[in-house]
Amino acid sequence: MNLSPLQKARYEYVPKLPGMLRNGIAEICVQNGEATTSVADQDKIKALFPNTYGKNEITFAKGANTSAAKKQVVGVILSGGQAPGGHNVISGLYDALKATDKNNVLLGFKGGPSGLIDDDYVEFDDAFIDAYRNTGGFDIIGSGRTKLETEEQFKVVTEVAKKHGLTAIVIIGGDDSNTNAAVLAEYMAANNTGVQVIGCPKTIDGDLKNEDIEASFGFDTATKTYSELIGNIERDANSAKKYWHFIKVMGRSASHVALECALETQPNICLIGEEVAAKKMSLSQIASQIADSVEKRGNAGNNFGVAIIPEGIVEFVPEFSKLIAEINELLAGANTEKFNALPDWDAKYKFIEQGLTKESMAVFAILPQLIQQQLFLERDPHGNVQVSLIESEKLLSALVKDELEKRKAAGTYKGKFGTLHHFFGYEGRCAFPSNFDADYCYSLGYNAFMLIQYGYTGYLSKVSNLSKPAEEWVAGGMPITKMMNIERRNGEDKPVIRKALVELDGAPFKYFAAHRDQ
Ligand code: FBP
Repeated sequence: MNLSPLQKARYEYVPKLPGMLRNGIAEICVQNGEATTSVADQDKIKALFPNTYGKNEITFAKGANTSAAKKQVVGVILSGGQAPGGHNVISGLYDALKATDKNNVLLGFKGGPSGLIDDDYVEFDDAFIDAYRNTGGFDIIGSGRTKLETEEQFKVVTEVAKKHGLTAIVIIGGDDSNTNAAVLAEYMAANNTGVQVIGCPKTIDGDLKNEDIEASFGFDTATKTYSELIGNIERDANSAKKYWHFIKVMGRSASHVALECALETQPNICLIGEEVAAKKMSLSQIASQIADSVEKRGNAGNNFGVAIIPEGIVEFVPEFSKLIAEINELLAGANTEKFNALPDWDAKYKFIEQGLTKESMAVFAILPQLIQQQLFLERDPHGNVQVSLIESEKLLSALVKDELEKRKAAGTYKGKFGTLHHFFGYEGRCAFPSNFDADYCYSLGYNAFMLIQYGYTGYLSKVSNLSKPAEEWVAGGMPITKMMNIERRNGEDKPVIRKALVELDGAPFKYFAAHRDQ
């Protein structure tokens, strides 16, 4: 293979570990921290996770390794949306496993959680791993979103684990995937299978974050990639001076990506979903706010600009989230099939009219038909609306256009409003990881193996103190149940990891809010 100098440099990059993991496997000991409780619904979560709830947080330190020597056969899966650095989690895990004992084995199950059920796997060796070090993407074994939740699925996974003599499974994923990890860990413990389960915090969305998990991997690289593209568009807008660019950026349930990109690129407008929800803004209020900026710039002769729209914006608009919740209930259980079997959109529209409340139907009725139909696209296996498929950037620019036409008729607005639409999502998820993500991911994988070696299960690999140089990073583990609460999904109450939304009293948003007018 002919490598460009940049590719060669990335392959040769040696990721940095936290100082406490640098002295070799024999010099890593455990320090016990506090016992934990879940963030909410403690009694319910404790009852659902009797074997894995309430365990202690732990930190690794330099000191004699006291873990029991045992041959380890570890299975790993990549789960959910791609995020730069996943390959380094696997290479860190592989290096720690082989450094502990050359006879240890790492199996990669293909295509996400379904690989564990279908027993579709590869055994990693040095040459295999070396070809993927420091590269973006999840193509090393692929990814998927299958939800592990039925007794039948767990039995199959247990059989597959028994067949290979698996001692542990590592699930590299976001909030839903690590919910899978917690449920699987509990099942494995309750059934005395001897299989440990460890999670690693991944998602470009940045919403798998809490007082312990400072960042999910991939966010750093993805936001840098989108910001470079947004910066290019800003230059283009300022050169051509004829378009308003509506740019939707990924981030299904939280606006961290939009906020970070706004801080990096200073666009004319950036919506933050959490602010929209806090101010209980309606779609027409949002459109009117954007129209104010367009009008102000247009009347000064600047008929161009850039607006960043977070992918999940529609779910933050109270009237819209109520509508989506009602649609979710309407499609729960066998109703999805019934709905899909209806012959045409007219029949479907009647079904919707009968199922929605009057208020939600009023919101639904004003949407362009394209958006109405997008709201009924298939939910993902975790019951989430696939917001990446809803063209909210087009919805908002259409509403702004209507508003500007009214203002034009009233004589207050004299500008032109030409629009272009972009969606920056998939192009950021498989970029070469930044040095930060390369180091962080390698450390998460290496650390995951230390948790396995010390016998932990139902833990998330935790590397913190991330704003400091890697030497000062702190490695350890946190019980996944600590992050869980009960939420309504697919018309049922489920234990899930609580998503971290943008905090309106946090420093990033406060800085943005203080400077956005400029
Ligand atoms: P994860 O939560 O699994 O990390 O995925 C996040 C994400 O990239 C979202 O930003 C986006 O809405 C979604 O994946 C798209 O999913 P898909 O890859 O299934 O189209």
